[in-house]
Amino acid sequence: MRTVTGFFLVAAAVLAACSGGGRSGSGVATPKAGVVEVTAFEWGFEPETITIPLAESVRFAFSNDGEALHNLEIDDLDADGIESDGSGLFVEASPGEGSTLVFTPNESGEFEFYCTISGHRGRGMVGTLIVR
Ligand SMILES: [Cu+2]
Repeated sequence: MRTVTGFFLVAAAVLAACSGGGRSGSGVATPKAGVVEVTAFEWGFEPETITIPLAESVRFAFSNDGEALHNLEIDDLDADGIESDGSGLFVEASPGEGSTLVFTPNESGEFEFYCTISGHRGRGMVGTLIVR
């Protein structure tokens, strides 16, 4: 039991270190084995800056850690190989649930991602995707 508790404490410490402090919303992520974990909550995304490589397939493992329906949409990015919850680069999940978005970016640059539900973007549910 002591060993299990110790493991979780270490895991929590590592997660906190990697995410830049949890709910601060200031975390920066790059894919690990092609996967980026993105969490939505009231009101923001963690991480809020995501850097991905050009022309490589990436999977966003999107989870909703909030109490309202949230989604993530990326505008104005040319991409192929899209598997999404809608048309274009869109993923959505109910509270406590998750979904995935897969795509291959065809252009480099900085793009905004945000929650499309009315009022959510203005409350802080916006982030930056960097392709390079
Ligand atoms: Cu939202």
